[in-house]
Amino acid sequence: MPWNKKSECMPVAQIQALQVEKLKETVEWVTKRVPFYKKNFKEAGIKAADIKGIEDVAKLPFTVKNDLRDNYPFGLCAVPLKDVVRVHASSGTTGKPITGPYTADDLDQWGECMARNFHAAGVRPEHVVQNAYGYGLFTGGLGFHQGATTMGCTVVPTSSGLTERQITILKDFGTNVLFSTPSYALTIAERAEELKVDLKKLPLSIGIFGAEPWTAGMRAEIEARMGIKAMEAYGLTELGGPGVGFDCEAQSGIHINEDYYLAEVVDPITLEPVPLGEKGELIFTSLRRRAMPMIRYRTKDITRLYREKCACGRTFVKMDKIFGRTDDMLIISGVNVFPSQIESLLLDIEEVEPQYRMLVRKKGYLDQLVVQVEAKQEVYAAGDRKKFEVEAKIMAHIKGNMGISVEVNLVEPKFIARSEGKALRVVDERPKQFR
Ligand code: DLL
Repeated sequence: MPWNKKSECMPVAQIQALQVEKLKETVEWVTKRVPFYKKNFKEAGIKAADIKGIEDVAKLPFTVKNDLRDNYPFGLCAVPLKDVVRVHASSGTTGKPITGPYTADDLDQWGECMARNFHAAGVRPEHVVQNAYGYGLFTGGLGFHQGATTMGCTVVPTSSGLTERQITILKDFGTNVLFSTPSYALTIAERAEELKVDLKKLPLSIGIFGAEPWTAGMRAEIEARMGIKAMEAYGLTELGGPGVGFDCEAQSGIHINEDYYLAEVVDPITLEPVPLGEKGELIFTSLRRRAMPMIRYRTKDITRLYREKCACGRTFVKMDKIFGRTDDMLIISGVNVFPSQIESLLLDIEEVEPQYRMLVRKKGYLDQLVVQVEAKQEVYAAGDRKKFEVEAKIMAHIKGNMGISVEVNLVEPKFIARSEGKALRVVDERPKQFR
């Protein structure tokens, strides 16, 4: 059911009562079936029957990415493989991949969570949707496919890449909705401009973007260049992929599918829960998944949770845009720096394109940040003097807002490799022992 008003607009007390019930069931389910959880719960001295209220979730031990790696590929699976109908995986940047198995019922749940996402974004069954997330082990392709099929849309499974073909299909099929990463949407918009295809004149009116951090400035840029509403999808392989959270027409925060996922925010150092409204590391517990439920999974994503009356009527808790990941945080001159902060400052500068990357280097004992950003064609053509002037302007803007000195290099248009999936924003050039 794409718009599940009964579930999505439940009074908060009722949602939490449901969460407690489902949390107990999940804890019981994994205690009986997964030795890793049985041992962890025993050591923590907690069992399903001890969970009486929503705050009791904090008594459960955390699960981290390494636990998934140590139990690769199916050690955390709570059902026999014969009951698993699909396995996705995420490679991450280092080490072994982590797996995401699904039962048939898990897949149905996924379809429902995604369909809610689409409905909230304005997608309707009569829409033609073009899915430019990568198909394969990545959860983006098949997850969006599943949801759009559940909803009854006309699905065009282009997968990512072959940008000119994406544009031809946008035109020829009269695509109404585009699914992709925000950075790939920008790549498509740019190529369309080069090909003199005005996306604003096409039936395309909605984009659903996620899988990587993107700022409000980037959203405005994509909306203006494509003539669409740019909506959000959030999720991660460990929790079953996209479908964990989504934004609605109010575009004022990401609603968490609270009847499927229990969200918490903790201080990433002390691991103590922080009050609603405060930033910290996002933690999720799945409440209904059966093949590989997750208990208090540490996402490493930094955001805050808050409850407010939403214009759309949904009562689900909201989270802010992901500010960054604890493992993407750089410390420059003693200041914590997230790539998203640099992105939003670059988007204030009219002489540059929203195409950038950050190089982290070692200068003596200090970390040094070099920001490479593409000049607009006419700025680049104006020569070195203009280049130095814009570089100085950006350096001053960053210094004035963040208090850090960075080196800014204005580079020629197209210098930075275009993204077809998750953009690579940070290149760490420090010797291994300093990372
Ligand atoms: O990226 C699932 C997904 C696919 C989400 C398509 C949305 C759309 P992973 O590859 O496991 O799964 O990466 C998960 O990506 O922990 C965040 O750091 C980041 N991420 C996902 N969605 C968003 C978002 C998919 N909307 C990791 N904003 C997460 C910011 C996001 N970061």
